[in-house]
Amino acid sequence: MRGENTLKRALDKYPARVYKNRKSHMLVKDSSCKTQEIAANTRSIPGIISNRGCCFAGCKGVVLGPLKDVVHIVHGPVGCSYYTWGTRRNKARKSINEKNFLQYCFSTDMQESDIVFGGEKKLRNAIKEAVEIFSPEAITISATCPVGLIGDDIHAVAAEAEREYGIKVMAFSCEGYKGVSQSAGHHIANNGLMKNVIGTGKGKKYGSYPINILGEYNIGGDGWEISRVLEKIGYDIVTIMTGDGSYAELKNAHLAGLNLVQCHRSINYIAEMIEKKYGTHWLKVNFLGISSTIQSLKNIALYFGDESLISKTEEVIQEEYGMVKDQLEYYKSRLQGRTAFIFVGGSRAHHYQVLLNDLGIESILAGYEFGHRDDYEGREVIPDIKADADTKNIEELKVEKDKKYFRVTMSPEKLEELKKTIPLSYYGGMLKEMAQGSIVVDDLNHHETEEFIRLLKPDMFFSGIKDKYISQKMGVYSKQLHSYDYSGPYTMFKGAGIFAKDLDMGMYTPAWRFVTPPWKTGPILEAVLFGGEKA
Ligand code: CFM
Ligand code: HCA
Repeated sequence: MRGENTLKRALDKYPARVYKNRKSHMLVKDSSCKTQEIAANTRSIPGIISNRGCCFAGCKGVVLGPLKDVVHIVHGPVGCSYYTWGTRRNKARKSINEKNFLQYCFSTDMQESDIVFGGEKKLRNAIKEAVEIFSPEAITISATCPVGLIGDDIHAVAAEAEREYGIKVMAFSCEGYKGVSQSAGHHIANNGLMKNVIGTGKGKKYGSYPINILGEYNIGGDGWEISRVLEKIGYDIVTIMTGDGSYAELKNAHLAGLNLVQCHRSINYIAEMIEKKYGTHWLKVNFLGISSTIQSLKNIALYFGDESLISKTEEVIQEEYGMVKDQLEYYKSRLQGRTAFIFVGGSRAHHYQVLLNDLGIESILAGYEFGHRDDYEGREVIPDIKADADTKNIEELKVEKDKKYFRVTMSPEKLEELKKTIPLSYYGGMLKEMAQGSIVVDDLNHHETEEFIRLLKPDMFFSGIKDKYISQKMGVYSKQLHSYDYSGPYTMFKGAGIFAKDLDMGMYTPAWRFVTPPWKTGPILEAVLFGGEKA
């Protein structure tokens, strides 16, 4: 059933032009996947119900939001502020002397009169109020759509406030219309942090193996579990960018000996810039899934190359895996042979396939909301990516070697040698690891979700809040991989056990006996659910 024919059937209700466009965003994995090209990182077709978030959501909600000791002011209507506040379940806890403002939602609450007469005054007052009540060391200002439309100069207000209060005040022109969450929003946020925060700290005393974890957002406590295991091995975590992260720690990111990159989609360009500016190499890791976790831990130890670190790593792997091995085998015996659709923002649609595979579940359809071609096909295609990619609103930062902090940590020969064994400065993309015949869909939309579910009838669907209930109402178990439906952590060994238990509960819940999928019913229910179209 899977193959080109499935794609055609899923798309056959589209007008010709839409068909052509959407078809270019899909492919069926075949044996020559190296030559398969997928259209990605382009704007969605207006009118199609896409699952993507906006630039503001990516900047404020995803990247800046988790920085706990920063007051994040949203300059805009209260709705934008509310919907980027805590919805991703990025958790944070403060240690002694640290501040944590994540439980607050700061908004200028723009009204019609501000749109007519300008909102800068309101923004100035909001900053003043925040400084007086909370005395933060840093403030971010994120622009929502009306700010750009009416031309409020948030950068001038930020500069003025910085002088007046003697703290860091950073403005981000991340108006929602500037693009999608990832490609525009993350990039604007990350560029701002690169320009204003990273490298400004004086550091503290770190142990022998100081590392940063880049592209980890502590959803459901994922970052905490990663940190626990890495610290047990002996690593010192300088900063996590940005889950449970802080302004205070991020300032010192330039002092780490290695950057681990978990979500490469959101951060690969920052890892590259840090390498260029400070000489810190970056290593692709994946702490989702047992096999990938073990490989990642071994690779980090190999990078530092210290025998005692390598043997300690083996010891911790045995210990941590030992704690969940039986549990995982039990759940695998109950989940084995099932099929899944997995459609999430960026790297997760790839990373979670490893974990599903560990449990005997095959991902028969996968895709990204905001992935770029390299996330599908590997970093080797970056030079071939056409200029039509959606990058026009993003500042291209140029960095140079930092005179004070640039360090050479190994010879170029040794680095090249290491690159042959561990993924330094490299990720291979999702496609290579998928089974023959799997379907890959970029920017999957609501219509296609329904059609593919009807055609392929997966046992489970992994996605987000906007599409979760399409699948559930069709009688297919769904799980949010953005917020984890209030569960987690899912990283490392312990997290894999929690994920397996959650899937087992989801699959075996008696509720499914009360739902009849539309393909098992007659035309009446079809008509109610799908406006008369028969599958
Ligand atoms: Fe990276 Fe993310 Fe993701 Fe992402 Fe996201 Fe997210 Fe995601 Mo939602 S940074 S690409 S833009 S792992 S917010 S923490 S869950 S879509 S797959
Ligand atoms: C975003 C944020 C989001 C949305 C989640 C969802 C997140 O895309 O801007 O659709 O369920 O993880 O919060 O990806």
